[in-house]
Amino acid sequence: MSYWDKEKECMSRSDLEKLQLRRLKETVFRLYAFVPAYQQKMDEAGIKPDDIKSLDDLKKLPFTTKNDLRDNYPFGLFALPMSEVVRVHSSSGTTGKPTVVGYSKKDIDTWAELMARALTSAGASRLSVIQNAYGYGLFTGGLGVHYGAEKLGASVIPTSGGNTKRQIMLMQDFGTTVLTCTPSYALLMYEVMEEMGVSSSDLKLKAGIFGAEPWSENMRREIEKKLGINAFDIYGLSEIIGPGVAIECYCRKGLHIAEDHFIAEIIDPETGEVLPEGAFGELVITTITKEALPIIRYRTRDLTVLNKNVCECGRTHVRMEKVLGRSDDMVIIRGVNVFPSMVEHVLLNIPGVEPYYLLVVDRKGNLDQLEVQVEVSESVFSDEIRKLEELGAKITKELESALGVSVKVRLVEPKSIERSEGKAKRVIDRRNI
Ligand code: DLL
Repeated sequence: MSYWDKEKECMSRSDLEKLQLRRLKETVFRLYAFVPAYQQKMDEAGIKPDDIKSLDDLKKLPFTTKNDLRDNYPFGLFALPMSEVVRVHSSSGTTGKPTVVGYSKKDIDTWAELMARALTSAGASRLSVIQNAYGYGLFTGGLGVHYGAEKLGASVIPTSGGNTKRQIMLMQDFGTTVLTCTPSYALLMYEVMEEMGVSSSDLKLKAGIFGAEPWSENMRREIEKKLGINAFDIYGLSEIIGPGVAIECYCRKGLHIAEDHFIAEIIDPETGEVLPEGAFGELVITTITKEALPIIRYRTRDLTVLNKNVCECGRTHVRMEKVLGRSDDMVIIRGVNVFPSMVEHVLLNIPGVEPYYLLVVDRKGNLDQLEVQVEVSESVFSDEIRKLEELGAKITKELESALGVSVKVRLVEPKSIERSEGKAKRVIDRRNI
């Protein structure tokens, strides 16, 4: 069984659209019939399932937001009775009640297949030894990757996150060839490897499949250099299914969204208007094969660009650019939008800077202030004050010219910024406190 599924992944656009329309209609009918909250939303929007006659009609349907899931907490948006739900997960939200998502037996199979496809797209095979250091539990990362890797027939090492020294020992002893975790955890692994005196040449690692948080191209280069691997970006979110919604292929020119299961749109996050292909905006996703929790036009809050050109790899599925960031993580400093990934990209071009940073936003009087805390390398830190000052001035200049806003740079000691075994926290906003 091959998970390089050319029939589905290289389908012509017209066949793909026919398939999407058929599946969309089924999904909308089921939601209207079985989920009172959706019926109400559609009635309010003045639209009936029969009104969906073309893919273009999708835009008539109302959006779904995280609030809809919260308002119907925990299982109110499920389209199947709990007797048909075999698994629940929840999103990694830190405040309030989590958003809860459910899966039927078939949903779990679909997800495993999508993940097997995603791992294949990043070059993994049944010969791979996959160390899965995404957290197992309510978070979708661990079990999502796990089921896909097993379906692929690879050997899975389910380490989950944490216990980094043991991760490295196992990586050496078990001959791990593929590492799956967040990009920030991959960096921490390297740091611990250094402490343990383990170099990338002591490992068999060939590839990393990293996601669950935004990471810049320069971060990719940094990780690839440090671990001596190829790093692939994987995207997903629990509300839609989990990891495996989109993945890079070997061309690494965007992440293919599995369009036989999802329909992607880009909207203007302010007005909700659908934007043309190539425009930068908020990604909106509709599931068209999910059974337990079908979702129409979910506002992901993730900002990106779509490209429908056929990829060099042969896949026809639309590609999304690396996510620049979540609109929730965007800080607006005196009217200028700043994303942590933009700061990261600039910092990692500067020698002497370590890939650890934090944006601290505060308000002095009526003025917003952005402080960027930047970790410097051991050698730089022990240098003369004058050199540190020069480095600080250089970082300030480059950040200010890239972001278009004034920035206060604070150089901090090596290893003083908190490390992450999962999703890194990049922003502290003190303005609301
Ligand atoms: O993070 C699912 C996942 C697990 C994806 C493992 C990839 C790997 P949630 O916890 O629901 O699900 O968080 C979803 O994380 O809306 C994005 O803001 C962010 N995110 C996920 N993947 C990427 C990525 C999982 N590759 C939220 N680049 C999403 C940027 C990402 N952001």
